[in-house]
Amino acid sequence: MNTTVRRVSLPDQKRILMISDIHGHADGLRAILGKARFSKDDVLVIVGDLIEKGPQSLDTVRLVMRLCRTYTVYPLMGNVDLWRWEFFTEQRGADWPRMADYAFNAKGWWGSSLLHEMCDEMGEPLTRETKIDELLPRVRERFRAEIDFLGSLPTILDTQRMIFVHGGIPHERLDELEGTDAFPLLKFDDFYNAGLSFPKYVVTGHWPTVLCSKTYPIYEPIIDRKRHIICLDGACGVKTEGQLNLLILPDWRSDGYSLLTWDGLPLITALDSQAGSPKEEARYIPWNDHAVELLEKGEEVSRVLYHGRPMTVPTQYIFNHNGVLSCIDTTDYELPVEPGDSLSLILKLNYGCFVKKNNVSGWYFGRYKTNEVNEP
Ligand SMILES: [Mn+2]
Repeated sequence: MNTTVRRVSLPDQKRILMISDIHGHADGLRAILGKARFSKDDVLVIVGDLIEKGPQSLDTVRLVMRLCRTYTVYPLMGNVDLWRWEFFTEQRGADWPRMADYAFNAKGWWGSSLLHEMCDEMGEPLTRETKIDELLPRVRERFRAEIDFLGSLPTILDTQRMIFVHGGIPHERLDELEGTDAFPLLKFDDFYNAGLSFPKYVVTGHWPTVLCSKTYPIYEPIIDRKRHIICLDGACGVKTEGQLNLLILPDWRSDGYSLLTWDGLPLITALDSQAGSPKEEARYIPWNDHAVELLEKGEEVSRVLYHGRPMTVPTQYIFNHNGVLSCIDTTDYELPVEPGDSLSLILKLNYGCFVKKNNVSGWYFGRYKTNEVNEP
């Protein structure tokens, strides 16, 4: 698919809400828009990747389609949206076995896939025996509106002060990018660390901001006011502890902003205080640099060596990655906690609780009580 640019002039004195990488979390999108009191007076920009890696891909597509009919919404294409659209419309030679593998892996990891949801709705649940090439014409017929909607999503949204694109752009000359292959702009990995800077703000998703954490893991958006780059992806769906980030500007000219988040994790209330460890001395193991050496294996937690540093990690987070012992998405950071603090619970062990507070994950070793009613 070729790069398309949608050019719009954002209205004055309206809030600009931006979000990315919803990844099949329709309930999360509903919850966060509800928290924001999203209305017809606002503008919402959705910076790609509506589907997969979550339980409600079909519902998410339909929700966004409905929002577009009622509100001022600018949805953009993500690499996953494009990949799926290409599959359904048989672009570049659709690879059915690969698609089926993806769908079954997704079902295992995230409980669902877009294809599973479509097949369920058709009353023909997807199995390993399903002949996908025979099924596909019926899927295409039945879900024509949803598939066409995915295919209609533009690559880039250009506005007065901000350019929105799922992955990133190599430069700001959009008329040169228009008509070129969209895929490199949708799957521009680690755009933030590509060393680029821009006259307008470039607002992206795709690459979880937590992967840019140097010491302790932060899930909130990155806002770089020197290089004019904003990264929104809170790793919703990709990580258990991931979250949706909804960044809100009071007006498109505004430098100030507010942030709303949603992670769907259960909440606990801390009963003890914990000083916390120094942030700059903490270490985070991201998925893209995760080789460890095992020092001592325990039932619940193990000691590993990560880049020469001994760390205590949950044993269940250790796995074999193509023959390399690896550990993923953990940290030795200890959060500062006060009694009464509300914490998102990621993993509960006798050793301690791996939790998230204020968009940062880390350990809490104190006592807590489980909330009876979680935040919607
Ligand atoms: Mn993506």
